Amino acid sequence: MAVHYEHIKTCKQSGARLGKLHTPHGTIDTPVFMPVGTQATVKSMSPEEVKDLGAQIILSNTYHLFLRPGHELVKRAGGLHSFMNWDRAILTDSGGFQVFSLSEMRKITEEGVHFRSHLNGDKLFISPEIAMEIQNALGADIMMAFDECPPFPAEYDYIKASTERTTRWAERCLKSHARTQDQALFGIVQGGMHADLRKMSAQDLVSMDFPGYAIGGLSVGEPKDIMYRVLEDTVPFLPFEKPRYLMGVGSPDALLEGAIRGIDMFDCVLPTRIARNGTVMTSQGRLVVRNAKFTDDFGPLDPNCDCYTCQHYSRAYIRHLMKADEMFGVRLTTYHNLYFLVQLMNRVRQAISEDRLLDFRDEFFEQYGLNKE
Ligand code: PRF
Ligand code: ZN
Repeated sequence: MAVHYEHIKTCKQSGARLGKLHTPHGTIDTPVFMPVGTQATVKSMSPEEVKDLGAQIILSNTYHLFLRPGHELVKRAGGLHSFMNWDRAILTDSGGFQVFSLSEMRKITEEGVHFRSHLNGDKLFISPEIAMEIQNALGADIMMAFDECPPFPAEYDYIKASTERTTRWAERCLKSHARTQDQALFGIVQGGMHADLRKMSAQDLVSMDFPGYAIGGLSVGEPKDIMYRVLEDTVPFLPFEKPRYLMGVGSPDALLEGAIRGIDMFDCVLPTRIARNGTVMTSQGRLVVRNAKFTDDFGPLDPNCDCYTCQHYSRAYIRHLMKADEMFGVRLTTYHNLYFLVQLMNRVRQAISEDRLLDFRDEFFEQYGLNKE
């Protein structure tokens, strides 16, 4: 078994899960937040820095690496771990989401998706089989089935047909996955915001016996309370003994609410993306460090943070770097934001072990501010 989940305990107060995910590149404590390294790099960070801030697993993207530099090249480099010099675990997304959000002129057929590259307009095609071939060449510890993430809102009938096709594609993915000894393939539950379609999707995928399950199709513009309801409609149909991954979700409130609803893994570009325009997450909520009010603020980004950035640099200095478009500013805010979420998950795991995750959530939001991301 390439990857397996070891359940440690369930939080008596919230039902959240504490576990370990064993992979060929190390063991991951769950619930976990996975930083995103779309192009085989966590933007502006060296792998040493990503390790140093405590990340145990990162996510990379099939779609981007297929377009550039090409999976054959990554394979010749010895696989993604060796190509990018990251020796901890990696998960690759299948392209099923990026092809819909980034490419132009896409056409979905039963066979797969025809699209034009967002880089140079080349006509390209990804099918479930091709998504497996690419991900087998990349060699991540966890790979994802090729799915369609339907838009929100969409017609019920469209979502139903799309979800059924995603299930047929998942079957084709399982059949063509060639490295089952060292790569685990996770299925992706779809079904839009509909409880009956979520149940159908989960049950169909569970009968195929994937080593882990993701919940896709969320964080597509729906209100947060709907996302939480869909989690409650989906998680009960997933097997207890396998890992559960909520795709593309990483705001502090969603990490907490997701963990409370039984999610083990999360990823999101949020911390790295907002860092690049000078927004940081702090124990007091989000802060835009470019703001004029920080001109003479010689304190750290977050007085309660002990990351490298907060130990050595002031808001005033980082504001100056961001205003001057100096790359080091982005590196400092990125490091801090990733550390903040990794640290948050450390505290979530601690709270689960003490059966007090609901109390922790309330304490956290007392400080962070409700409805703030
Ligand atoms: N499918 C895949 N990747 C994803 C998603 C999905 O539904 C989401 C949901 N927003 C993020 N990333 N394959
Ligand atoms: Zn910090």
